[in-house]
Amino acid sequence: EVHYPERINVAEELVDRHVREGRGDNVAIRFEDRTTTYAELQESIDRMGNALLDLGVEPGDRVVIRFPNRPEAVVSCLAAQKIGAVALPSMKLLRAAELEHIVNNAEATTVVVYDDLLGEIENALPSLETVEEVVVADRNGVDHDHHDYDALLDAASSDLDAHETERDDLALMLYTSGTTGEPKGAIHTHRNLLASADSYARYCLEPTEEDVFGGNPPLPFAYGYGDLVTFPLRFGASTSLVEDATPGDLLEAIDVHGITVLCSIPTAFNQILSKHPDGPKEYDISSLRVGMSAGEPLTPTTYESFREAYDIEILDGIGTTEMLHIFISHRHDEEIDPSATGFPVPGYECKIVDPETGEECDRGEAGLLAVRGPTGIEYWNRPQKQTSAVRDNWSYPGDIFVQREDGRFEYKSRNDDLIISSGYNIPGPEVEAVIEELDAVDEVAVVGSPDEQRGAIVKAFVVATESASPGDDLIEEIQNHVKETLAPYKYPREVEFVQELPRTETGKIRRIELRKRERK
Ligand code: 3SK
Repeated sequence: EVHYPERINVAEELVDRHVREGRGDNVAIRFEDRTTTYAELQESIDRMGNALLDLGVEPGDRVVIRFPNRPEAVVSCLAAQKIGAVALPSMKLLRAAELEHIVNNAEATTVVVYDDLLGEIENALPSLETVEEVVVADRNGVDHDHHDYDALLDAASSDLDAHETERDDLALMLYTSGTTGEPKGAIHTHRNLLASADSYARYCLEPTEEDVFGGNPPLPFAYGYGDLVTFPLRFGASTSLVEDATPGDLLEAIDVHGITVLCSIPTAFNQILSKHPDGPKEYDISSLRVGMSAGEPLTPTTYESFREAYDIEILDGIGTTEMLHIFISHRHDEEIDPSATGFPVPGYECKIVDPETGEECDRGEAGLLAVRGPTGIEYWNRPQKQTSAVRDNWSYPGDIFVQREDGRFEYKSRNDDLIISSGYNIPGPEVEAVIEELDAVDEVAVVGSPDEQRGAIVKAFVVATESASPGDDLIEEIQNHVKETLAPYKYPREVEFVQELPRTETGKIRRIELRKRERK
């Protein structure tokens, strides 16, 4: 376990320390055809920090930051943290009503926004009870009468000492509704941010200054914030930012920015594979050394196909916004068993608990996952949710896992995704992974559909590939394949073909929406 001094400031650690120790000329950010060194990043952060102070932002204040993956997002978050305020990055697609809930719940005082994303803030503004200042980065010539980001930076001093924050002061707040429910604020301290890099990134990826982290998770997603801000900057490496990256953009960025650690989610890895099944011909991707995946379980099929076509291992891992980053994962230096999620990340302990009795389960038995380590679940102003999510210092992210005899942890489902049919516990994602093995299947989601006799039956929503013929023959093929691969009671009694699956902004399948459809 790493011990951090009482007084520590994450922005100072991620940027100023490198400048002080002679790494000021290292490239910190690669964006389009521009590079920003650590020394330049420090100057922008200091100007932005002073600008926020001039606007009246005080230590502890929440600052909403609303950008696609662009350098200004990194500058704004670190500037807020450097002056002791709390960065609250907000997902791009949020509408006025959602922003109203988040901003009012967090009692944020300031909003920093990309001009293209100003519209929903303007719509919400009359109902934002605590917001005093709005700063707009003019990049697309959108008309507004708020503060101008560039003018504020130009006018501000480039000399700023970090606020003397304590390690347990808040630094980052991220709202999550997961795949269900109303958004809750997950809060993280200066220490949490550093610990996520010093546990997962340090041990599972072993980064060096030469690394370039890149990918498409949005920065307001805890996974993206770690991958593209905290991890590269912790190790004096660089981050490759691409605004709204398509899979094609990602391949281009690997070539142009020399990405070595590719961070993404299974859907995007699958999209890359379906566009370029034998590897890209037009891009040089030889810089890549490792991939990482989270958000949804990575199926063995995707893992194997990517390894074959792209010659890299993708390390699957599971994390949550509440835990800040990944706590169970494969490591780049171990033999990967793609049918499991891996081992607890160094610094974390995991156990499996019977949901009814609270007793620890034996190896091989499925139960609720409990996690303990340098980060943990903490909600902003949600005492009830807090009590159910953390018990005896163990955090319960809400997933069903099995710990195998070999010590590896194997994901079964979200607690909500467990289908109970005729008394059998059937993890939906396990059935999905098997259906996805079929060539005719592009994507699949499995949920329980209410059934009078069985309580629920397994139902599969299937997106067929373009060349497949969705119909009775394919249904039979799917059902037989599941019966032959898994315990036969897990086969989908119903299969429905759909054009696409409902997803959250971070790419997770919204099974709740499919379950609701079935209840009607
Ligand atoms: O969804 C995940 O697996 C995840 C991983 C890292 C950080 C945050 C999240 C939600």
